[in-house]
Order: sequence, then C-alpha cells, then structure tokens
Amino acid sequence: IQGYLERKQELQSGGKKATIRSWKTFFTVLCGQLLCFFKDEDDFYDQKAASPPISIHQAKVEVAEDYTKKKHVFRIITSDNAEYLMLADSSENLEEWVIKLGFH
Ligand code: I3P
Repeated sequence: IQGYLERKQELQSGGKKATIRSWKTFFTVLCGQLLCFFKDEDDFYDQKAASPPISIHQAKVEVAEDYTKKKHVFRIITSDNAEYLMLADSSENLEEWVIKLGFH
C-alpha cells in the first residue's frame, strides 16, 4: 500500500512527548515491516527518503477515535512506544491502511 498521508508525531520512542508536533504530508509506502516516508512519488522512485522509516513490527495500529480535531485519523504505537497520528484523505483509505498495517 502507498499514498499520501499526513503525519503528526505525538510521542518519541520511550513515550516522551514529541517536540516537533506539526502535521506534515509524506508519500508513504509500506515496505515489508517498514513504513517509509518520501516527499513525493518521484522521490520514492529515486529512493530519496524524507524521514526515517517507522518499524511496524509488533506495533499497534488503530483508528484514533479519541482524536476529534480531524477526520480519518489512525494511530501507530510502535514497539518502542513512539506514537504517530496519520491522516488519510477518506474513510476508505483510512480503513485500507489500518487493515494492511494491522495485519503485519
Ligand atoms: C503544533 C501544530 C499542530 C498541533 C500541535 C502544535 O504547533 O499546530 O497542528 O497539533 O498541538 O504544537 P507547531 O506547528 O508550532 O509545531 P494538533 O493539530 O493536533 O492541534 P499539540 O502540541 O497540542 O499537539
């Protein structure tokens, strides 16, 4: 699965509150157990990452029902307790990401 998602980091690894807290758009690609982030599709084909990948091995992925400021948001809690909010552009997209990430 791949596509544009906005991402906001809530917690750093270890569960500490993240210092950079703004939403940022990435062309996001699931490669095996890694979620990889690129500026756009061209950068993906050039393998020019825009941000370190997130390991979704043993991560928890869920719809962020408690986050009410935006619609179609899901949450990733990694095995080292970092937390990210991810914003999809539709409920169909949200569901697809959560299912595909959740089965890893
Ligand atoms: C953050 C930005 C985020 C906001 C976050 C701010 O400021 O406005 O959109 O999260 O609030 O800190 P900045 O761009 O200056 O980094 P929300 O969109 O979830 O409100 P937060 O610190 O309460 O998470």
